[in-house]
Amino acid sequence: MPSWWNRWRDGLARTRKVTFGRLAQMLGATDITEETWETIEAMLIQADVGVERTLEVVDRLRERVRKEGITRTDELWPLLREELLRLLRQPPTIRYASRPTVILVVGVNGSGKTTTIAKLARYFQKELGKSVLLVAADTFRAAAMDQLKTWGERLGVPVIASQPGADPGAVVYDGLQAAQKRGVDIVLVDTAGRLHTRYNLMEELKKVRRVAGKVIPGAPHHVWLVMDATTGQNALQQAKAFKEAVGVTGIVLAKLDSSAKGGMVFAIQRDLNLPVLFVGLGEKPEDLAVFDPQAFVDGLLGEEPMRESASP
Ligand SMILES: Nc1nc2c(ncn2[C@@H]2O[C@H](COP(=O)(O)OP(=O)(O)O)[C@@H](O)[C@H]2O)c(=O)[nH]1
Ligand SMILES: [Mg+2]
Repeated sequence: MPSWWNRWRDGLARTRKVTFGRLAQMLGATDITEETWETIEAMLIQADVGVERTLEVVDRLRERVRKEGITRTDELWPLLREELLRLLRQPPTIRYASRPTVILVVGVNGSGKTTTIAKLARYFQKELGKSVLLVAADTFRAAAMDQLKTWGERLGVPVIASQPGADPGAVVYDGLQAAQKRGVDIVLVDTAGRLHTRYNLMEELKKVRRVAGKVIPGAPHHVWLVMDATTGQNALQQAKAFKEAVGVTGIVLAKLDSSAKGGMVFAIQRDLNLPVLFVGLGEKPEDLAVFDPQAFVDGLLGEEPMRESASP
């Protein structure tokens, strides 16, 4: 079994147990009745797929069952898999063409930014063979900078930091200059997730953005929003604010392993119109996966993968 598949299967164990796995049990091999539809509906809503999307899926399933003359619940399984996949977009190919490619990582406090940066640094180094530099622009909290430095030491990645309370713009300026001088491939910029007000936070992030563009024209090349999969509707509202203020280009969904629902992935596609690029499936640097709709849906439904190879 390929290791990427184990990562998804283990990471989604909780979601499968609480919601989708129960659906699997229910869809044994019996006749399809009205109750079957009600159960599918209830399960999908409970998994946070969203009422509207759930009704769409169930309508389409009913239609297909009628047309194809299906009568048994076990025959519904592949159809459900297909319908869930239809709700997900294939993630775009991420370009790392410029050197350095500057990636601004934003998100509310505790969403998993710093841990995600450690995971991404490892991924870029190990899987893509790229050199990485980290910039500690979350100067609001001393602990945040120490946390990034510790990850840098563990992963053997340089970290550019300053004093607590320093101007994050200045740190970014220094960091990007250092990256240019050293010929680094990828710069990951850790940012604050909380200031005295949300207004201040967004203004600070905008400034960091501007400074990056001054040092390196075109930077930041990507702005990734880290979202916590265990939080619901509130996180989607916050995401919209980040999207408007700093031009988010993609989502990293952290803590998918701790989520009992998993439907956040569907909600993000529907409400934010942003691609999910990576997911966090644990607290260790290797607990990151390139988002793969097939692996995700198979992980939710608990099926064995049919394919031989997949990313990452
Ligand atoms: N289970 C799990 N925990 C995570 C994941 N990502 C981050 N965390 C934990 O979430 C907490 C906050 O993470 P941190 O990176 O400090 O968030 P930040 O404030 O946004 O920088 C830490 O305890 C992390 O270990 C994940 O994918 N899975
Ligand atoms: Mg942090």
